[in-house]
Amino acid sequence: MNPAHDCVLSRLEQGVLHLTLNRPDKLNSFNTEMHVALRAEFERASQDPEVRAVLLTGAGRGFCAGQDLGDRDPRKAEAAPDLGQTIEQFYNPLIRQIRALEKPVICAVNGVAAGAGANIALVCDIVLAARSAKFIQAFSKIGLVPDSGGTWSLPNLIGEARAKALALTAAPVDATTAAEWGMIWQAVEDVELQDTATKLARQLAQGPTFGLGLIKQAIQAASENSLDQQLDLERDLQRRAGRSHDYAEGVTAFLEKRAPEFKGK
Ligand code: T3D
Repeated sequence: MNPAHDCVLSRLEQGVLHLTLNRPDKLNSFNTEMHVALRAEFERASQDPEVRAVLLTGAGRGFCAGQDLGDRDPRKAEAAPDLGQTIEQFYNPLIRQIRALEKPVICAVNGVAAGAGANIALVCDIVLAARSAKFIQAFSKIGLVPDSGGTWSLPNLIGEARAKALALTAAPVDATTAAEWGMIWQAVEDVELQDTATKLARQLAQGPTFGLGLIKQAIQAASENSLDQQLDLERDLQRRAGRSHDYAEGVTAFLEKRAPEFKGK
């Protein structure tokens, strides 16, 4: 645990940086302090070679209810806020950090994920959700537009028809449906969520994480690339993968009929 940032609990265990959003009485909604703390943790994840995967979850009964609306009380403000500024300062950099991190980010959605909370989850690399969790594009209920990449992630993941309906109506999607639609990887029983997610994160953290980072990069590029561009990218990334310690170790271990010892290099 990092005592400097109680609103984001952090611990590094077996190569996995466990990050827990920790404002449970507000369903882990974002205030400035939590933004700053989470950004610092993702920065650490990118710099620290000991961190080989990240596991993001929430404390208490919710995952994250998006922006803390208590900080946006119009009755206490003299003028309308510039929400574009907070998006630019906080939400957009976080989404870019998660996507750019050359290590897998697993999200364990332990309860309701609403507004930016839903879209932060959806931008992670592998999303598991507790059977009781719900995803809500809550923005339209308060006159806002989905942010944190939601208008990009949703149509990419589930198609325009479902994306539009969810964004326009703010209808909740339960974890089982989210998995059936391909919005997330897996719905698991509530009591099994943290163990399942930790096991997966450890498995990835012990894997050839240099190569896993390249896989992430390739898949993310696909939605904007033509097949020709993607073939060229695969060639370039494979060249880099082929020069890695982990590739040599993987092939040697196969030939020697033993388990590989990957180092993430
Ligand atoms: O502003 C900017 O910078 C722009 C960026 C915006 C990004 C966004 O995320 S905008 C969307 C903001 N989020 C929402 O609109 C969601 C608001 N919350 C809800 O709709 C509901 O709380 C949920 C559907 C998420 C859960 O409902 P339920 O019935 O399970 O719980 P609840 O009773 O509503 O909430 C429990 C407590 O958490 C409650 O506090 P209390 O009454 O026990 O003291 C509630 O006020 C608090 N809470 C929940 N969400 C937020 C929140 N407090 C502050 N901000 C929240 N977003």
